[in-house]
Amino acid sequence: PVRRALVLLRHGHSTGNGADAFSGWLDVPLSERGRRDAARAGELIAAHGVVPRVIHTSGLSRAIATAELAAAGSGAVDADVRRSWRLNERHYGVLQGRSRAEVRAEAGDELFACWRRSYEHAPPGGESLADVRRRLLPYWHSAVAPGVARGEVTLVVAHGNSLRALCMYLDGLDADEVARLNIPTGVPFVYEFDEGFRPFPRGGRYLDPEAARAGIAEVLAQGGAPGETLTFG
Ligand code: DG2
Repeated sequence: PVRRALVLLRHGHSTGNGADAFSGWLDVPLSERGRRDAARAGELIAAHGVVPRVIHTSGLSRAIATAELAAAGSGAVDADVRRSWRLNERHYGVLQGRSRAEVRAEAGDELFACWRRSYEHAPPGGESLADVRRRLLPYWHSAVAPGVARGEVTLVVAHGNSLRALCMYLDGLDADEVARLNIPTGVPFVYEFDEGFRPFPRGGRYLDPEAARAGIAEVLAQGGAPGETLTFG
């Protein structure tokens, strides 16, 4: 039978992540740590036998650089690489470039959480997660899914929120569930697809579960806010 494997990877730690500031469409580079994360992601991908034939990235440098480093680290030297703005991070509107802690202090915990994690609401001038899902899914259906269905091992390198929108679709999450979904930087996770093109396991399988847990805790702590995360049983 054809093995249909999809590897998802949030870019490595960026300078925006390091500053605990909202990045969105700002083209922030990887930090040194992020470059190391990306190379290690490639090694994990090779060790788990999911070296990609096709790689999709967003149009932002942090994802493009992560894809290059991960491809080199995995030995995927002749993979086809495609870029699309449809995989970009959520546009964070007026919050872009601003410190999460400052925004949280000004706006209060509830609005801060709503701007970051609600499905329907967008920060002024920005996109909601629903908007991201609407502009991402056409790319999934036309450019990514057909290759996965043919058995081309595929790597998608994207962002915290664009991957949340994709996982919401793959895992059939509702708005409350996706509000609690957090994706760590730089740790690959893998979905496989059965004969009916149904993805499994729910939530994907992190290739380094310990690093994923630490990375999720880091995302939750951003802005100094308390938070909870979705776990897949
Ligand atoms: C983060 C997500 O996305 O921020 O835009 O700052 O680093 O994956 O491009 P990245 C950003 P949160 O939604 O977690 O606050």
